[in-house]
Amino acid sequence: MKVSGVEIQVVQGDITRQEDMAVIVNAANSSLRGGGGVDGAIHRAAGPELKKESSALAPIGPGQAVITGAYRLPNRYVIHCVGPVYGVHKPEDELLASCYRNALRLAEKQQLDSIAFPAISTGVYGYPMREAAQVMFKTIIEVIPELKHIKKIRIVLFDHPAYELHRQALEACHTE
Ligand code: AR6
Repeated sequence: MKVSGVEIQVVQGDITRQEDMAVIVNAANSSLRGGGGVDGAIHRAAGPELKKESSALAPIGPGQAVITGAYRLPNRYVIHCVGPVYGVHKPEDELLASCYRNALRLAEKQQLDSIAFPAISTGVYGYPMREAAQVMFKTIIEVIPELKHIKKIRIVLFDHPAYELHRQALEACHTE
């Protein structure tokens, strides 16, 4: 789907294998020292240098984002976002929206042309995926008019049900 010249893609895959994206986004925790899920996969693929750089920028709170190098990953940068823990950090929809908004603005500031996101907060942090997808697409579509450099935004879902849910959520935004 294209919004004001920016392509939004929904794909099934692994966030660490997005070779054609300038930056990938990590669903981190406030310590920025790695963890499970997306965070574990990104740190394993990037190598130990990533933790050195990211942990020096910690702590960051829910909704915030920082940028580091990508080391052994095939991308130029990693943006680390901390999503809200569902039911704990409130208002969770605003905090989740801040993750997407802050990540897009950081990438734009670096003049990057492409960014790949996982579904932040929808794993260990327990955010219901359908609600999270609505917040994600609404925020992305709101921020797009600010963007001059970013031309491609890719959402990478790990499994088929998550992919289908996001594909439908994006279509619903389009027809609204
Ligand atoms: N590529 C794309 N998506 C993935 C991948 C992958 N390689 N691996 C998992 N997912 P989570 P959170 C999906 O738990 O909820 C960590 O321990 C997964 O199916 O990674 O923001 C951190 O250190 C889910 O839909 O992130 C934090 O402590 C989504 O990515 C905490 O978990 C996000 O799941 C952050 O929790």
